[in-house]
Amino acid sequence: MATREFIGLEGEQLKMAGSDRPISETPADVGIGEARPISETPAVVDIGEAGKGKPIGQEGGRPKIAGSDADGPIPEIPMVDLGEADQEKLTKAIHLASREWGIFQVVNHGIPVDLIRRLQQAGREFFELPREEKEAYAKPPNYPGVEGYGTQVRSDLQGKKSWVDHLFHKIWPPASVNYRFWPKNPAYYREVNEEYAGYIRQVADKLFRSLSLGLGVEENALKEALGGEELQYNLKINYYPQCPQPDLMTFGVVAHTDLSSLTILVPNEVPGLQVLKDGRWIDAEHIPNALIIHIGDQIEILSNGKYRSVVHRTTVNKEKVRMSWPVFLEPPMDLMVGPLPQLVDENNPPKYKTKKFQDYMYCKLNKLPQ
Ligand SMILES: O=C(O)CCC(=O)C(=O)O
Ligand SMILES: [Fe+2]
Repeated sequence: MATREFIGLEGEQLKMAGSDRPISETPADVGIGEARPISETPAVVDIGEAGKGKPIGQEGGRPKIAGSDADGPIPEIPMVDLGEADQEKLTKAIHLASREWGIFQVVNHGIPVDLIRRLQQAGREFFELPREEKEAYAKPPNYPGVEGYGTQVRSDLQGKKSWVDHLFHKIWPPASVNYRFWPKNPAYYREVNEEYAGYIRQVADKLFRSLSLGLGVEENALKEALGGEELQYNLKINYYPQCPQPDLMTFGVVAHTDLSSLTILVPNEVPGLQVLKDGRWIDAEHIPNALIIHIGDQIEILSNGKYRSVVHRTTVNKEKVRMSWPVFLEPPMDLMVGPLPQLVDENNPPKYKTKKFQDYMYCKLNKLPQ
């Protein structure tokens, strides 16, 4: 049997229910520790239709949050040209997107289009294998961590159905990689994923540099605070099969923020990712060959709330298989993470506790206060 506990570590529900408050200021009943899906956070934010999640193509108008100022033109997730040679311009674009949205798409990222195509092909071939073959990679019952194959299709999460299979394994640093969880079929899976790890590290370095400069701190500050070369690169493949009867309670992954510092995601061409922005769910447009960058909880914490961890979810599709390849950039488990000391003084007190990443993760996954 494949494991069923996780939608995916990162796919575990949400923090702030669309509120702008940092974690530590969030009232007890919506705190990140509480981690209830959006539509189950009573009284705090009436999200109305927004929590129900209509399948793509079946939306009768945009969902709105009651009482929010959600009218007006539909904004688009910002796009950033990572090939921009002027560092100041790049810093500004990434800073604004991370502050206002917590998510952006990047083009000119330097990863060859053909490598992305082969990464996707290898993942698709694995998920198209018979279930027994995939279950050979299931997370062993007492294995620490989240690596392995798992399924949530037809399972029920607090009244909501999730409709996704996944595979988790680390791709970097080499000391953390356990090839037991890397598919042997197709045979080129390993080569492609190793090559991808090399490129994704360069993208991550560029992003951390601009994010640091945007905060007015030294360019290596964020990466160093996340463990430097010990930073963990956790690849997940999400496979959302066609859902024959999508209903209002069925999601690929329910609303949540990522535990990671940053998430760098490659989608296939089937839309489904939605992000919560000023009380509305906004569809991520498919931009061929772009990467989608999510700001995760650890960057929100390090930046003392200047950058925001984005609330997002995925819908399911009746006709097409959707897939995505997020890489979660996470600090080592025993690293202490808290607001950067450079950003804190008597006028700017810390808004978050400083704690070990593993303790943060434990509280979030077990819905305990942070
Ligand atoms: O499939 C996607 O686009 C997003 C998946 C996701 O949010 C997650 O796995 O944490
Ligand atoms: Fe996520």
